[in-house]
Amino acid sequence: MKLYYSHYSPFSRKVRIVIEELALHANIDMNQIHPETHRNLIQLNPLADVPVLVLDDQRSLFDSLVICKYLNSLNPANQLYPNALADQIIQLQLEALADGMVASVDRIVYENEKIEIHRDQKLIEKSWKIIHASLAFLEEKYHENNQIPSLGNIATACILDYLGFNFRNGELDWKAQYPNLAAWFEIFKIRPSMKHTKYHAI
Ligand SMILES: N[C@@H](CCC(=O)N[C@@H](CS)C(=O)NCC(=O)O)C(=O)O
Repeated sequence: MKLYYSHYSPFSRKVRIVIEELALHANIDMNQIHPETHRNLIQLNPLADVPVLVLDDQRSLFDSLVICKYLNSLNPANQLYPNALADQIIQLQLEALADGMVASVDRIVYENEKIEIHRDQKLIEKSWKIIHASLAFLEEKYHENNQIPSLGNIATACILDYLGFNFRNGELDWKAQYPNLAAWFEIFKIRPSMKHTKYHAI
């Protein structure tokens, strides 16, 4: 199998963490690419996004959730998504929330790159509200001993680190405002799979 990913993509990071947690490295050829400039990406994924997993029969799987579910299915003992539907829905909900937060972070970064008069301040404010409402939701759910590498936890860790990666200049002090979440993250982030997949710019 072949994975196309990028170092700054939280969706790619989820998949890379899953690959390490499931010890699947030997089966997957890892390809770091730049999605904006890669010539064939649109042939692999009509949405022209990473991550994409190309299977040995040349089928392409895209969308990180689909890829993670597929990888999890390679070994029935894997519990990244629990078998019981009620438990699985909790994980899928956390994953959907974390993935949804990426759009708000990206919107703020994109607007702030514009010169001030062209910035959409309403959109920036709305995006900050979404980020804080999401963090408050997670603050209720997280405590330090919830350290299983489930997909909900992996996705949450990816978005929390993405906040730190994008808001490095004091725009957001989420660790002070959401202490349960911060205490949980301090432990989760030392997993080797987190350390080996750190974000970096192109
Ligand atoms: N829902 C998709 C979202 C993937 C996505 O938005 N990927 C971004 C990178 S974070 C991308 O490749 N964007 C295209 C580009 O940068 O040109 C998933 O979960 O895989």
